[in-house]
Order: sequence, then structure tokens, then C-alpha cells
Amino acid sequence: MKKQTILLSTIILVALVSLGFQNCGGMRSLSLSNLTSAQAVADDWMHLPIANNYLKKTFDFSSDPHWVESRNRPIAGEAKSVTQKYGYTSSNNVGLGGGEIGGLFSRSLTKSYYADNIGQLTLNDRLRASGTFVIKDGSDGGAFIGWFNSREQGWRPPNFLGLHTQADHGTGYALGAFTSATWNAAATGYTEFPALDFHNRHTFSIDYNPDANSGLGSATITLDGNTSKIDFTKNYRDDGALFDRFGIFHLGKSAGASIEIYFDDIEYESSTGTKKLKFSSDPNWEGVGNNVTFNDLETYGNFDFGYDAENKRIGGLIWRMDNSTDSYIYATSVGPLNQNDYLEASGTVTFPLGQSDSGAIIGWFNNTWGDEDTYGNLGSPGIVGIEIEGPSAVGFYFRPIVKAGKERGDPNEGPVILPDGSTLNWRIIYDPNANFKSGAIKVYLGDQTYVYDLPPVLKQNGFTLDHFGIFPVRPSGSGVKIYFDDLTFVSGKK
Ligand SMILES: [Ca+2]
Ligand SMILES: [Ca+2]
Repeated sequence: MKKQTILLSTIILVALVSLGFQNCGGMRSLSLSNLTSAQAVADDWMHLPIANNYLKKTFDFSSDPHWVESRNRPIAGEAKSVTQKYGYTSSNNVGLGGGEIGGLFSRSLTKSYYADNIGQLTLNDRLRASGTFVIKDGSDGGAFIGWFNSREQGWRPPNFLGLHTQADHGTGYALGAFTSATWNAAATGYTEFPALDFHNRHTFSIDYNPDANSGLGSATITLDGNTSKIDFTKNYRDDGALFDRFGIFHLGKSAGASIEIYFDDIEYESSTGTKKLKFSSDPNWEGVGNNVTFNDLETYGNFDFGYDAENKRIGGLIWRMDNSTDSYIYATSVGPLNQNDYLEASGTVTFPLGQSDSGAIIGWFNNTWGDEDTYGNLGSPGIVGIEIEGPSAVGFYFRPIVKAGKERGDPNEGPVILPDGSTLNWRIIYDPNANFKSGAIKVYLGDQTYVYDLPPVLKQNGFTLDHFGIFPVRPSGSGVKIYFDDLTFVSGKK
């Protein structure tokens, strides 16, 4: 197999480069810095003579295609009642004088916040904040306080610098946390600060100095007198972050646990200077979804993907799931096709929500499902497609995946997709004759191109593919929301 040096110029892919050098056997990656030539190679692949021997199907989803469905829709009984009840209150739980902010924050994928519109601040600004808080109660719920962007929160909210507080079985903890505009995340360690007892007052401060750490920036986080530091890397600074709010919001994970926490005597940087609030009167901050109770269907494992009639596309909420003998699919029958067939699919992808440890697959598969002992991980003996998955240090790859019996082939690299809700064109081509007849896959995403040479064992094992569609990654983790449209794919031989 051929090895080529990986040459990735895009700064956000530096982490990916180091992975690639460690593990480049059997993979070729085209330069992402030379898009014109990558596209020229791409065009070559689109005109393989073998492609003429195959039938394709096209869907624009302007009407319900009535694909095969299995366990892909939410079960009402799995819903949890979620309450967000926080904001300004005249109470005095913190004990520093009447008037404070906070209340009950519940885990949910539905957005909420209570915050001051601070104009715009970035990582080029000196950012200082401090305050006092009391955790009254909680069980695995969490709340954030800090600078963020009103466009998006979440479990690791992009454009965030501040404190992540969380309840944990009768006690609490807090982390200093930062996430860049492109989901590069850094935090102090979970055990760096002593546990936070309920009902007692705790103090925190954050001091981000853009000039410290040889000009890359550094944030010093203090909690009850203990100090820790996040030294920023060139990656973080190049990614940047745009903050337009300072305030509080809930932990954006599957519906469930909550925390009751109050903050007082807050001081923070805004674009018009430092603000100091004792909350003796209502600051009239902006509240979004912070006073609601609703039946939240987005609980862990409660899938909701398939035909999206409102937006005329397919996709939805897909959880990473446990080892299971059950099928969880939204798909249509094809072929059968096998390892010697040419496969090609293209379309658009829109990825509005990606959490750590989550993922999904789109592609051809064998609709016979078993557990890990029977068919290895992912549960099917045959898959050729695109896997949208972490690691969380990178965010999400949009990378090839092949499954042949129990053998799995997928590179630890590939095009990177951001969960920012933008829509990109994509394409996958499987050429069974490339790579000295061991097969190769080429993936395109927007301007990115990636080639994966299959290890020989995959074609040797062989696979049968009888469906094309969407299904989850295993084992269990968190969830993504991802949508596909204008799909064209090989559906059989002529
Ligand atoms: Ca007060
Ligand atoms: Ca459509």
C-alpha cells in the first residue's frame, strides 16, 4: 500500500495532522491546501467507466419517500418533564443581600439562557469576571456562567469562556472552560478544584489575558482561593471566539437531571467596560426559554430521525446507542450489491447539533443486525458509507467507513464537519478496482477531499449491501442532529 505525506494547511486540522502521521498506513490524503487539483482528481473519479454499469436513484424529498423505518421515532413514554426556572429573583440564597440570579436549570437540548447583551468581545480582549454562588440542590444537572454567543449553547458550547458548574450525587464541582468558535475545547481538570458542598457560599474568578503565555493568551481560574490555568494554543487563537452575552444557561445534554444554583455579586467585562451587579434591583437581562416547563422527548436513546416533512429532507436526532441485536434505521432497499460493485452517492448535509461522543452513519448497509459477538461493532456485517464522528479534540470527521463481517475499516482522519448548521455538498465513491484491487473510497465534503485505501482484509471478507440510509454509531454516547437532502446513490446493477 502506498503512503503519502499528509499536507493539511487548515489550522483547525492541526490535531488531525498529528493523528494522520501516527496512523497513515493504508491511507492517502490529498492536500486540502490545493483545492483546484483536488477537484481535478475528483472529476477523474466521477468518470470511471465502471460507473456506467450501475443504476442510480435520486430523491429530493419533496414528498414522503416512505422508506423502511425501525425504532427511529421517539417513544412518548420516554419523555421527561423539563423545567427551566431561572433568571432574576429578589431572594437571598447566596446570603449577600436580597436580589440574585439563578434558580433551577435542567439538562435539555432545547436552548435557554438569561444574559446581558454585552456587545461584542473576542479573545483579543482582556476578560475578567468574578462572583459568588451557592448550589442548593441537584443531581447531575449543570449550569454555565460566563461569556457566550447567543446563537448557540450546548454541552460544550462554542464561543464560551467561563465556569461550568455541575451537581454530582449530593455535592458539586466546577471547571474553568473554554470552547472556540469551531468547537476546540479546553477545560481545567474535573478534580483540580475541591468538591463544592451544597448550601455553602463559593467564590470564583476568571482572568483571561490575551497577552500572557507568549501572546497566545491564558485564562486563570480561581475557585474558593484555589487557582488553575488554561494556556491557550495557537489553534484556539486562530479559531477565535465571539462573545455577545454574559450570563447563565443550562447544560445542553439529553433531557433529565437538574441543578438549583444562585449567583450574586457578579463582576464582568462588557464591550462598554466592567459591570458590577449586586442585583438589588432587576437588571432586566434578556431571557430565552428560561421560564418553561415542557415534555422533552429528547431523552437519551429516544431517536427521532426519518422523513422531515417540514423541511423536505431526511435526518434528525440520532443517539449513539448500546450494543443491541435490534435495527435502528431509516433506509430504502437497494441491490443487493457487494464488495466488487462500484458505489457512489452524493447530496447535501446540514449538521446543526453535535455533542461529544456522538455520531451517525449514512450509506449502504446489510440490514441484518446483531450484537458485537455476532457482527462486531456497529452491529451489521456489511457497511460502506460515511461516518460522522469524533474524537472530541477534533470535533467531527465526515469520514469513510467499511464493515466486512466483523472487520471494520475506518481511518482516524478525514474531512472535518462543523456542527454549525451550514449546508455542504458531499460525495462518496467506492472503486472496487482501485488500490491494487483492494478497493478505495474517496470522500468529498465542501472543498475537502479524502482518499481511503481499504486494508485487503475487507474485500477478502466481502460484504453484501441491501439497503441505503441512515443509522446510529455504537456504542452508547450522546446525540447528533444531522440532515441530508438531494440524495443520489447507486441502487443496483444495470
Ligand atoms: Ca444581591
Ligand atoms: Ca429537499
